[in-house]
Amino acid sequence: MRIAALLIILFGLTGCAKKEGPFEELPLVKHYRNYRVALEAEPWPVVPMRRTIFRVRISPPLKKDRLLMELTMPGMYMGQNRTVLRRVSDGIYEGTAVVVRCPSGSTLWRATIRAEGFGPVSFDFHVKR
Ligand SMILES: [Cu+2]
Repeated sequence: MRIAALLIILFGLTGCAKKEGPFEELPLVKHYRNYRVALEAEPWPVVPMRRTIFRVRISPPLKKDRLLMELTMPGMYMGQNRTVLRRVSDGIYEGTAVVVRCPSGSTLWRATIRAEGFGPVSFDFHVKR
C-alpha cells in the first residue's frame, strides 16, 4: 500500500518534470514521391533559443535554388517560424533557425519542408529543454 502511494507520487513528479527526449537519430528520413528527403541539424539535439543549422538533402537532386522550412509544434501555435534553406550544392540545402522554448514544457517540434510543386514533407523531433 505504502509502496503504491510512493510510486504514484514518483510518477506524478516525473510527469511534471517531463524528462528529455527520446532524441531521434540523424538523419531524419522521409520518402516523398520518388525522392528521399533527409533532414539534419547542428547542434543535435536542437537546443531552444540557440541558432541551429538545418540541412536538407534531397535525392535525386531537386531543380530548385531554395526550400522553405516551417517550424511548428504539433497541436500548438508557437508563432510563425519560417526559414529559407538555400541550395549549397546539388540536392543540399542549408539555413539557420531558432526554436523557442515552449512554456508548456513540451519538446516535440515539426520541421515542414516545401518548395513550389514539392512537399510538404514533415519531420518530427525532440529538442532539449
Ligand atoms: Cu509549444
